[in-house]
Amino acid sequence: MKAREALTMTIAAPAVLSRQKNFSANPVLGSESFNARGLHRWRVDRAHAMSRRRREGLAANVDAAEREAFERDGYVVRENALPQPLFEAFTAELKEQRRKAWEMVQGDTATRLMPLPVSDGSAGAKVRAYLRSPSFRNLTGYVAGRSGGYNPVLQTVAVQPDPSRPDPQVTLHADTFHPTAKFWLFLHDVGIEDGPFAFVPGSHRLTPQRLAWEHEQALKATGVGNEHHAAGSFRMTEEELEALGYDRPIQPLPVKANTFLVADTYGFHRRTPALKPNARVAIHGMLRRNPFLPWNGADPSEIPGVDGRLIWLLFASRDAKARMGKPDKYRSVGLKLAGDPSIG
Ligand SMILES: O=C(O)CCC(=O)C(=O)O
Ligand SMILES: [Fe+2]
Repeated sequence: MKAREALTMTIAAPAVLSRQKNFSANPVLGSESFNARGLHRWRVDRAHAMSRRRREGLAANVDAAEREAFERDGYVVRENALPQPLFEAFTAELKEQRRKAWEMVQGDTATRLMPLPVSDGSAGAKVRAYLRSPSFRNLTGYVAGRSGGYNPVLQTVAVQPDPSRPDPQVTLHADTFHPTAKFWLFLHDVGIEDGPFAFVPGSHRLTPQRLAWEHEQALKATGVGNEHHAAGSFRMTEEELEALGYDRPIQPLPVKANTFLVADTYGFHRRTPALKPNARVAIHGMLRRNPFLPWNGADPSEIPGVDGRLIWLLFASRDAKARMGKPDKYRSVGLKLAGDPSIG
């Protein structure tokens, strides 16, 4: 190995024990020879073993029926999640208030994010706090395999259907190589035609066949010509599921308004394609931390004063990049209503 190459690899090496998943962005994670010797397989196996241990530490604080549902399916559905008066106050606020919004366009779909206020007494701030209260926090931490802070934001999935430009999120996939949580609190009924979240029940479990499959995928991660695959979010087909030991079909999850759904998106999932112009509005959050560290909680993003403001900083830096001619995948679209189905 030449000196320069050795230096590059040394700088890239700490990623092995982090949550980084991108094969093409890191020469160690993407190294064919390391992966042939089992680097990716080791990371998957280790991260899942650590998550199992941390979940044991969190189990006592999670409702037994929800824990059972999670172990069986890989997701939990909680209906009537917000107290009715708060739900009504918040949805009324949303109908009138235009908010600062950023959109990421993928195919015929835009994912629009609108951060919620932290402490201005609005229904939005109250909802944000409610979704971080112990019963949501404990459940989300358990599903993620590691508890910690998260920042619920308004998320609209705006679709203007065009079969020639498919949304990559409608392809079955796993988000990353280790347990991780995403949640949605849906603010209106989501029928099948509105493009509900869909999950392969049981596919959050690391079967021996899945581990072998992970190893094979890592060997060809950067070679299959799919940028999402190369970025460490492996794509999957329905036909292959059974060979990995997953014997239940993809389950679309239509929901009633005010339903909280949290899933371990290591399990295979997708967004069902919407069949008409549509705006699917939810409060969305994710919890994804370093899977190799043994402890729960103790999350620096939760330091008071930092908490809740990081996202505004993140979007400000994206705007600054855009002004310098280097647009990020999320673009400012000014003030918008959450329920607006238009893109841009
Ligand atoms: O919006 C959805 O229903 C799922 C999209 C997805 O795959 C994700 O957010 O990881
Ligand atoms: Fe996903």
